[in-house]
Amino acid sequence: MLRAALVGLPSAGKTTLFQLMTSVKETAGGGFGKTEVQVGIARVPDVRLDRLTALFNPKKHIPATVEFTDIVGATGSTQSLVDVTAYRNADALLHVVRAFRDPSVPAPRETIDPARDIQAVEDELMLADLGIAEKRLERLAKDLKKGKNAELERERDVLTACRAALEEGKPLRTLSLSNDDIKRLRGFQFLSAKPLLIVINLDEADLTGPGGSAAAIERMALAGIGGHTATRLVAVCAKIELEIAQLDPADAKSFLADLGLAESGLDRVIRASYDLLGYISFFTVGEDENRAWSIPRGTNAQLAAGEIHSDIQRGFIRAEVVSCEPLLQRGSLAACRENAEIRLEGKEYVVQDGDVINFRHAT
Ligand SMILES: Nc1nc2c(ncn2[C@@H]2O[C@H](COP(=O)(O)OP(=O)(O)OP(=O)(O)O)[C@@H](O)[C@H]2O)c(=O)[nH]1
Ligand SMILES: [Mg+2]
Repeated sequence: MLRAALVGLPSAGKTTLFQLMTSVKETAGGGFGKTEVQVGIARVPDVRLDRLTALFNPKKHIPATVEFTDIVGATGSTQSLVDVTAYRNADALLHVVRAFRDPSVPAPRETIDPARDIQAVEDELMLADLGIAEKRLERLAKDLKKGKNAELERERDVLTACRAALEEGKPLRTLSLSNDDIKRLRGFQFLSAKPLLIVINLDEADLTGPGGSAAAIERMALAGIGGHTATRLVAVCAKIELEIAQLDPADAKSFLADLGLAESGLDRVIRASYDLLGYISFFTVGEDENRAWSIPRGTNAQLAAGEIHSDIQRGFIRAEVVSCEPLLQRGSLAACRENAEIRLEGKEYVVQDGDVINFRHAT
């Protein structure tokens, strides 16, 4: 399960967006003072799966999902970032930034300044990481005095590089590290190393004003941020999303069209979280069930089979693969077969986004 945790300053709209994006909520203690952790599941919108479902008309239709965590009563301080395990356990962080003006909702820093708030939270993430890196380096220095140890020395060197980056104000996600070093650091769960999705919670007026949300992002001098390593930026307007959520789907569609939007901002946030994590979807289809499965990009066919069941991975013989585009165009697997569009692939085949797969396996 892919996990993303919401961070941000108070009254940015985290809980509002969380509630709009997710269902199946459960609340658990967060392990820090009075904080509570709310967990919810969001379905990843995917038109390909919708179209496959229209084609096969299966009994069940199961989309890919992302789990979001909202921390109730977190202050956004360095200490809470260090202490709330939900942040550490997340695969990605989603920073909700206040850009809506509404004077009836007090802003924690009086003025509305998204660029400043983005940097402020980034600083908190880096400060939290710096504390952890320094503590570990002190410990390592003590241990290395007792005797040489190549692995501990390597760990010290990597952490020293991390500390230097953090002191220069560079988040750890910008470092290019070897896979071995990434493994060495994994246990620390550094927050500034996690992929970051910045969600700008726009004012209603920004969506409908000249140039729409893109112009608003430009005015806030945020346009470049989405290009940073492992960072994306999307804009939503929680207030409008709330209104859309109360409409039935057909009305919602025409409402979006009136605003000049193709899809709801929430869909874009969920989708962007999924892409940011480096995940792709393959599909299984049939009369009973059409389903999207999540795998990291670059996964081979045998490992992908294990996503469905360990028995299928173990007994893997081969994969029958067709991309969903030709399948959707031809309208049936039989037609694809006649046109030699179904390929037989072995264990090492690297599964592609949008592949429709039938695994042949020994039982
Ligand atoms: N006008 C306007 N109000 C909004 C928008 N988004 C959220 N709000 C309001 O702002 C207030 C704070 O929103 P929350 O979603 O609770 O913010 P939060 O980030 O979870 O805040 P904390 O949990 O206190 O850190 C609520 O009253 C929301 O209704 C928006 O886009 N426009
Ligand atoms: Mg909240």
